[in-house]
Amino acid sequence: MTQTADAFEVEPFHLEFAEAVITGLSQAAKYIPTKFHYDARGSELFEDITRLDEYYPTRTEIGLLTTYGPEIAKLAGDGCAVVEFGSGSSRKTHILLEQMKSVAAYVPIDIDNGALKEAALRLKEQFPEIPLYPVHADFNQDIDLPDEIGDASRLGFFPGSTIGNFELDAAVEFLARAGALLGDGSSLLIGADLQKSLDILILAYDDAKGVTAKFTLNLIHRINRELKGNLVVERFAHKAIYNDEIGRIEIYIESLSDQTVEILGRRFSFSEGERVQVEYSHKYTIPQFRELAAKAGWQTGQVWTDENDLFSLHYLTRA
Ligand code: AVJ
Repeated sequence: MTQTADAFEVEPFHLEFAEAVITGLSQAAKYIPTKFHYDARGSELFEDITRLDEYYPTRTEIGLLTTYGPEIAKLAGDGCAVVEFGSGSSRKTHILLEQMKSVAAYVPIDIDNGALKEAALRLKEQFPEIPLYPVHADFNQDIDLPDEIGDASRLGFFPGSTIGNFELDAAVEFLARAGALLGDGSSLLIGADLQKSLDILILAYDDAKGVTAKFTLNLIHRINRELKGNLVVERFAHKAIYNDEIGRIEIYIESLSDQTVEILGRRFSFSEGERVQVEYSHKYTIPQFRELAAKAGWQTGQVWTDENDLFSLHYLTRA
């Protein structure tokens, strides 16, 4: 894409979003890439999701980190640099860092600078002795690690089953890129949500209080705010379905009527019931996830799961 900020008359900061929305809504099958959920409001709403009764992944993974933290710390060894992809509030990192005796550095990477700054403040307070090097970046793009971490061995941390947002090829690509970034001799502690019964899954992505719906529809507010959109949020709905064949939750914004909207002076039409794909959340069995990791050049080793087999935490290594 070679359009300039000028061509859209949009702030340079909003250009990437502008290009993505205009491209995505111009397709026969409309879509908006998931990462654009995470502006300040979206990051806040995602934090609210993690506290819902229906949303089991966060508390289950926190349980795993708490129970198996000492084992993880032993595997990682002393003196490693922890690099987290999509750190958000860094709530889980606190649990991990508490269990590790000496950490050379913590490098949180996040697309939302506000979340990054807030998390850094809390971390500094709780772990004043750990050097902190926040990186404000999109982990889908090429990143450089701060020079300051030197040659400390690296432990990547990618919790939350955020890997589930990627389609299979993109997940392998991400894991391979993370491997290249972290380097030989590194490890990766990564959360992967497990396949499970439909009712649990659907409720987790369509909660009674409608917080997940707000998270999805925040994209509409963001389009209106940043891209001079005139969408009426009440004319759209959050829709979560489970694709049994692929084993993933699919989230859409569904148009509730035939309608035409304007975004950056361009018109986009929706028919009643038409869907804009905004998120995938892939669910894996343990063997499926191991296969994926192996394809990306990681050796699979330890895996921890909870007693209800809701969530898995994998420890991968790279020779
Ligand atoms: C942050 C990608 C792990 O897929 O469960 C939660 C995002 N979206 N509810 C997930 C999400 C709607 C979440 N991840």
